[in-house]
Amino acid sequence: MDSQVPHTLSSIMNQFTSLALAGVAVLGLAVSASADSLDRAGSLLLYPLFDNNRGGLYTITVTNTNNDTTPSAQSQQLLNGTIDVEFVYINGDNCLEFNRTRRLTPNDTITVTTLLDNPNQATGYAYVFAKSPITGQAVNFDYLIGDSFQVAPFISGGLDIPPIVFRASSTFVPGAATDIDNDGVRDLNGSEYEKVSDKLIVPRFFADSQGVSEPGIILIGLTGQAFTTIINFLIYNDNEEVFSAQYSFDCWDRILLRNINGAFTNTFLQSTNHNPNEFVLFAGLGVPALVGGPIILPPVVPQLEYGWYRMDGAVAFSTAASVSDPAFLAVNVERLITWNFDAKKAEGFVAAAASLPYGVGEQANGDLIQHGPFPDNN
Ligand SMILES: [Ca+2]
Ligand SMILES: [Ca+2]
Ligand SMILES: [Ca+2]
Ligand SMILES: [Ca+2]
Repeated sequence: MDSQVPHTLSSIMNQFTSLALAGVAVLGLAVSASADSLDRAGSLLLYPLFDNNRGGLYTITVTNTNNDTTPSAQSQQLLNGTIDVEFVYINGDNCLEFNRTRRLTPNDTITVTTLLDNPNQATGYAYVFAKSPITGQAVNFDYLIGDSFQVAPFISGGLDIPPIVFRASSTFVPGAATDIDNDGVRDLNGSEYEKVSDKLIVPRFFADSQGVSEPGIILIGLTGQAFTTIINFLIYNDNEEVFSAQYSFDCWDRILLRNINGAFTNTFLQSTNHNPNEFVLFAGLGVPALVGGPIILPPVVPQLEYGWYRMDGAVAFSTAASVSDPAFLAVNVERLITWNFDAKKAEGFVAAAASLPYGVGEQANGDLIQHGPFPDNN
């Protein structure tokens, strides 16, 4: 079941992203606090993105860190550390799902190419949860770790996004069935799996500037398949000035920050009461008027503003119901375009990096996945 993934460049990105995992891990693990804020293995992994569109490769990895090779007392065909994992892909366009179950023996790992694993969905997100190989029920099995990785022609160095990890409730003994209300939904309510953060915070965005910087975000709604979620944003410049914005999306969206609000753009931030001595400067960056053309363009180096932002759910609604302070997840994605001014042409290279936000507080109304027009009530 082993697969090879290019990892030289992704490991660099991993160091970057693991720093930002801190908030998510700390929040979910208030009971079992550990020495540092690195994430821990869990029973449910949510991968915020798969992308079969862009002429590259998108992979999702799940590794079973349980090393118990004792034969199972319940089935002679199984080892104690063997687990089934169900992959649930959610189509970002229409929110429909596609499922596959795989078996991982102790210390086994699987990396799937999403284009081959799920060729009928273009983009969206996926989650993977542990199931008993005997009963098929979702179970407490806090041994799963994972990663996802994208290489594509428009990304220099690839894009690594770690999954958001949910442990099973600490009330369960190992192997216990987690779907205690038997609704077929993975409840992120503290009783089945860990809760999600109440508010999400992104520590930095580089301002949007055409041809140089295109910051974006991936948003995942956790109220239900039929719900639209509205998120409130508070956007800070580099001088404590704050601006508000709102954005609505369905089950999943990947969007450039400039399309959420103009406060994310360099032009706007330069017009605010920002600190004029604080900006970032990329050596060799320029804003060519003609991309790929025959004219050599002098590098014009912009002073790029930056800021940070907070997010909280405002309301989610379907045709039949509404939910205040809805649960959601997000990933910060930065894209920077570096320009190579060689002999004959200006050539752009896109570098991308992703990081999970920090979390504050917790809330119990996230669900994977509630179907129909009404929210889950527990
Ligand atoms: Ca449930
Ligand atoms: Ca629920
Ligand atoms: Ca909230
Ligand atoms: Ca500034």
